[in-house]
Amino acid sequence: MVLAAGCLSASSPASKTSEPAAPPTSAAPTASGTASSDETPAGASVGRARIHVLVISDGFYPADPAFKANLTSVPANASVVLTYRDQDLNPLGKHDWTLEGVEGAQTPLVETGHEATIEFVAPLKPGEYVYYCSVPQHRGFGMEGKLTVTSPA
Ligand SMILES: [Cu+2]
Repeated sequence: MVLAAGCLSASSPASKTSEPAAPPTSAAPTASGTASSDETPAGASVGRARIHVLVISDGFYPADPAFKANLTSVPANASVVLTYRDQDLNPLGKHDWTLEGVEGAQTPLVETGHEATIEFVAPLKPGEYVYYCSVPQHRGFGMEGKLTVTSPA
């Protein structure tokens, strides 16, 4: 598991919009022996796609809370920069965004009218993952959704 811990501090997303977006040219599964996998922490992140996701919750908690996302799927192992924006019409609405079972994929609590940005590495295993608000009872009121992790292209 190459899950990148850290990056949990909601550091403001540096406005670096100059991504080379180089396609992963060396994606071939080279089974060339047992090269020491210890010395490629940098190389591992070079070819990694970087995906920006915006999730908002609006409506009025608890009557009608709902997550809405501009993206519903991300590639496996992508670096996901996720912004969660709390637009709850209930001024007391405090929520977070938590991706079940994925290390580091949880925002801090966000008050109405605010947002938080986190970065995490998408799971290696494609499939459907569930996200939700981890505040007690909120998930039961409908604050959950699905994020699909797709096979790397
Ligand atoms: Cu909530």
